[in-house]
Amino acid sequence: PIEYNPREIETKWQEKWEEMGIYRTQDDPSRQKFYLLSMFPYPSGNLHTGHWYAFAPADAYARFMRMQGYNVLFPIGFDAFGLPAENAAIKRNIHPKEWTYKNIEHMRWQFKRMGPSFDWSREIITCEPEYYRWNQWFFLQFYKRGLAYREKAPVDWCPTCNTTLAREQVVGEDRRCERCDTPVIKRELEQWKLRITNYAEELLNDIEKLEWPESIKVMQRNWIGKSRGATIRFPVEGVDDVIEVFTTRPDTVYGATFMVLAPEHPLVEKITTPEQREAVEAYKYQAARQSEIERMSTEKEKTGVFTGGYAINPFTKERIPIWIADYVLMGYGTGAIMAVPSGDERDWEFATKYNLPIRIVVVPPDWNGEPLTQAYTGPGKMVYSGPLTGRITLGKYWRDEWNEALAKEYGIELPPEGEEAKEAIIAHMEAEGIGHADVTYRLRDWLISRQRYWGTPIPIVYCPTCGTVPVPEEELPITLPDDVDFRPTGESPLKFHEGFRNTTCPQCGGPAERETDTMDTFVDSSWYQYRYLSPHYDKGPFDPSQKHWLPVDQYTGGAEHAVMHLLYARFWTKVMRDMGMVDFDEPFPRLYSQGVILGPDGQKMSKSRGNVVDPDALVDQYGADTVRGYLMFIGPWNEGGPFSTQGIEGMYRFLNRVWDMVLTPPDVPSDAQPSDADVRQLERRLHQTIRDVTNDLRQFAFNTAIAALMKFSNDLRDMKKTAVVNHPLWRESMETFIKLMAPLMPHIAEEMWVRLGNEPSVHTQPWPTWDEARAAEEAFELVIQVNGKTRDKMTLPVDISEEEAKQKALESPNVQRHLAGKSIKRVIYVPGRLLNIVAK
Ligand code: ANZ
Ligand code: ZN
Repeated sequence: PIEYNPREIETKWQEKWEEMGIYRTQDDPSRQKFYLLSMFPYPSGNLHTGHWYAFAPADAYARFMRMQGYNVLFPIGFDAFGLPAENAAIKRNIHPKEWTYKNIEHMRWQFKRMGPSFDWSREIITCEPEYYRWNQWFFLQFYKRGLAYREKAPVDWCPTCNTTLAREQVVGEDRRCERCDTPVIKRELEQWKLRITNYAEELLNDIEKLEWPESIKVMQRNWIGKSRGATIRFPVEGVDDVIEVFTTRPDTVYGATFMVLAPEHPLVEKITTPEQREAVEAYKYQAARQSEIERMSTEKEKTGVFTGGYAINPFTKERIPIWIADYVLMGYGTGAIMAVPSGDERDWEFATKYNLPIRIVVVPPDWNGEPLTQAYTGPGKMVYSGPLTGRITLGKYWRDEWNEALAKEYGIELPPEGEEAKEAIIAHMEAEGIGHADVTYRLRDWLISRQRYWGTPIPIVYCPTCGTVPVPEEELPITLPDDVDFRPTGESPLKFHEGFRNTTCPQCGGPAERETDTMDTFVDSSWYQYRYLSPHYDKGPFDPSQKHWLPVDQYTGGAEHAVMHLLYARFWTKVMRDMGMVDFDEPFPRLYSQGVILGPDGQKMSKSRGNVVDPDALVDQYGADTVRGYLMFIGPWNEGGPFSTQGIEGMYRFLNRVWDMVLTPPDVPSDAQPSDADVRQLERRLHQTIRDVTNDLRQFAFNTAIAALMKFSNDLRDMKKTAVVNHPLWRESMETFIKLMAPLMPHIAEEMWVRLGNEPSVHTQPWPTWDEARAAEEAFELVIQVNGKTRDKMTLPVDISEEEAKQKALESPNVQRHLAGKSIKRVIYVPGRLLNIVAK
């Protein structure tokens, strides 16, 4: 027998497919387009098992869609800017560009060994000037539209090295500089931001339209973090300023017994009394060292310092002390709060610790008059609240969140419109000019400045006369100079490159300086899907004549990009829509998120654990088809799972068995007559398998598709011992089996296809279709008559109902022809045999 030799056939077919150009996507208006996109990789230097797990099933899907007649666009590229390249430059003295391109070359080779059907002619590499030129162009459009602006923002700063630090350079729980171990502080630097918050509401509302995993939608919603409430103004004693607070609970304002400002709040300076200054300064310094995450942690003991200043509660007219505390963040709401210990746990903890007054304003419906022992956040009745006293508050809920279950749980009726305590107090505040209804978002504007070299230069020039001047579009791209010094300064090496930094002002021609920060690499991936339409187009980010490919029909990728990448890309598309470049709202209406492949020990693969599985070695040993098949067989694609050595052996044996089944001649006399029952059984299994594999692949259920093929191959191997091999259906079954496995294991399928005497390629064959009746467990032949004359015969499942049988009969063209111009009077149905249509 001929041996299955994956190494030989895989390289052979990879080369032939490339020669034949069968995966090159061309415009073809006769076929429906399908844009399938998998998140492009970072050129780290090595395609690991996780990459295979992302791309092999996606490739199978691309092949499946192609065979179903779609014109598929399935491109690939590299997300090539980023910090690792710069670290390699510093550590190993290799230029980031060289490092990146070497890695790309190696990964391209690794990719090709996997046999994917990418259209390589559309490859994009984001560190190419022809690509990042359009990052710069977009930046200028954003700037023109007021969506890019420069503002002071905190960065991590090492006071010893005197530089900014990237997030990765801050190490340890106590946040020290990676190089000199000095505690890191926050420092304010001028940085560029993109106004994503302008789109917060739309980004939130449009989540509903997305066919995405529910968990990712939830993460996006939480990241945007919309809160409803009110902004209230508190006058400050002794100065003209007022403190604005954002609160989700305006109904509790009578319980506001003190105020808390973020330590960075601009009014702290002004309010602090001389006696408190030293304590306030010391507190501010330590607060500046912490990350937002630490500051928000509910575990952490609350700390704070009294400023010495007082505000006036505009409702109770009481003097209330103003404190600073790090649990209030400058970047959220207004950076100041009215503290209501009885309604908020953090305020409760703070008040108890510092002996500040606690006033109960909302009591639970079943309150027995006892003092509270903790903050109460639920619905209830207002007490000690002036005109609000006696009213019902829904607590943290709003009218439209209220439902029967909640009403029952709390025993509270929804008050008439406008009379609920939050509604009533907001109306009152608005009338008095004390405050107004407001919403706030957790989402911040997108800080894109990076003090790094290996990224897109920001196309801005600073002129002593003209100020901030955008580089004219005709001068793009501003290219990265190669000859930079990679001293580990934490600043962008561009800052020390005189030739780059010094330039002339585009407006007045005088000497000026370029911006030396580069863009966050998330900019590159925010619009790359458009570039694949026309990767070398030089009149815009993409050729408008290629718009018919948009939007992406199916996006696939890892859940690690659930928030930032996807949110930024959604934002970018909305801006492009407002610029008139595209006419849809969402770049990726459908997203599938694959799971994670773990080591054989069930743990995350990592070098330090020593449980990394190297796909290259597996390909050497078993071939790419086995590795692809195995990864898809592990379990549902969105679940991932542990790698198993036994499993891969099993897949290899399966492919060998299939090879043998298809290519070794049967050992049955060629004149033996197959029985009707055997032929029917083969037909049934064939149609069942086509149906099952098709339905599975439609839903990315690669594992069950492979299971169906395994089951069918077992049946076929049994049937191969019978005379059914002499029936034409046998060959049809072999060829269909090959077609069904072609998307999953493309090389072996092609080789068997050709060895059966067919022309390459199996990958351009139409996808097999099935007939439900033939797939049915038992079928019968229905004779269809019109006015007593037989007009058609059909194979139908035995359990078909009269109504369904009639339906089927009426679908027959010949029956239709004989019914033309007549109207049906009666239908006589003999189950399992005959359907006679009487018509006049
Ligand atoms: C008074 C109050 C009374 C509050 C009460 C809550 C309960 P979310 O849902 O997260 O939006 N807050 C406002 N700005 C803040 C900041 N910069 N840092 C820390 N906390 C801040 O929560 C909004 C609530 O968090 C606001 O409502 C405010 O406390 C606090 F019974 O105001 B509340
Ligand atoms: Zn100028």
